[in-house]
Amino acid sequence: MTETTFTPRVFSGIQPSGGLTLGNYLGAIKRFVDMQGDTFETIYCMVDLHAITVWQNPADLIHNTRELCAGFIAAGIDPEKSILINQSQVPEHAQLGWIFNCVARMGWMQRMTQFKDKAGKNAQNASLGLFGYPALMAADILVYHATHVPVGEDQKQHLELTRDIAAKFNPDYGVDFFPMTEPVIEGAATRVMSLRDGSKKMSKSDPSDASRINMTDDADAIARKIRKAKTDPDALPSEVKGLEGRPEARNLINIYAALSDQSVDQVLAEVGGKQFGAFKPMLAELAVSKLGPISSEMARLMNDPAEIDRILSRGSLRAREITAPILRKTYDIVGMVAPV
Ligand code: AQP
Repeated sequence: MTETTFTPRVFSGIQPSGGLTLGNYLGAIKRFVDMQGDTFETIYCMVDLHAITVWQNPADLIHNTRELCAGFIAAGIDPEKSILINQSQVPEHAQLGWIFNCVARMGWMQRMTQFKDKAGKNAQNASLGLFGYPALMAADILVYHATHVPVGEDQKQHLELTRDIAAKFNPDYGVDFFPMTEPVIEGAATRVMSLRDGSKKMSKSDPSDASRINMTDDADAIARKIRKAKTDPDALPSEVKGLEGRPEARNLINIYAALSDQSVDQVLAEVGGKQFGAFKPMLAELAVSKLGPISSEMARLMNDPAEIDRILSRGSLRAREITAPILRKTYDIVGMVAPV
């Protein structure tokens, strides 16, 4: 069989399950912006169907979806250059998701660490959707034949599952239809950690607000959270090796490097030898200077929610030009009778 060539296409998404965090910004959105350009077609999604795998208050879900869209645009995603959508407006995601529920194996799903983390000790009471989430995520990606997916480190296992699903579907049906998607996990902040616990991921659903920097935090809140961030008593090292066994120090350095578009080596060459008392104000100033303009632009965009809704509707029409034929072709491959 000759190998199919796929259009270079980027897809990624974020759940509107709360406000955006610095982790979402550095691990995902900032890199979505970097990939927008001439090399790839870019599609970015507010994955509202994923969000309801855990309880969401309906009014909050609508607000968070619009705010997420505002965050994308404020950070530099241009709705003319990229396709911006909320997942539920493009029904082919869920339709292909069902096909993939029938391709993915129980054993594969049971290995997903994010389900174990999120369901915790109460797995029997978790929703079926939370368990099946990675198959829908595979459909989100493959319904565009996306070739590249920029994500944070925590999504690596789900991207591997996406490849496993394509690698089973194609030979099962004797086709070369779905691409082997490449995860793009790059940069200094692929896993931003909690400010209160360097062993835990910074997360929008962490009960402690002090654990994260929200994209909507004002300058005072950012400075206060960084000042109170957990650290150790030692000075900062001049070389990366000196960060070993110091997760909180590593986290703050990674954040500084990602925000200033430098490597960790470059940052340590600049700040090595400083105490945290001197470094934290530098980090706070940098964070405020980078995040402040984004959060004020988000607030401005949120004054006109109708325009955000129009952007999402236009995005979904453009998206469906790609997804509808791919879904139809999938149905044909699987053996579903088409309308005449
Ligand atoms: N701490 C992080 N560091 C780097 N990247 C991160 N991402 C999330 N947190 C970090 C990346 O952001 C994208 C969207 O993630 P998501 O919101 O869909 O789901 P999540 O990974 O479960 O994020 P949260 O904040 O932890 O959400 P909740 O609390 O609702 O579960 C992904 O690319 C992710 O890697």
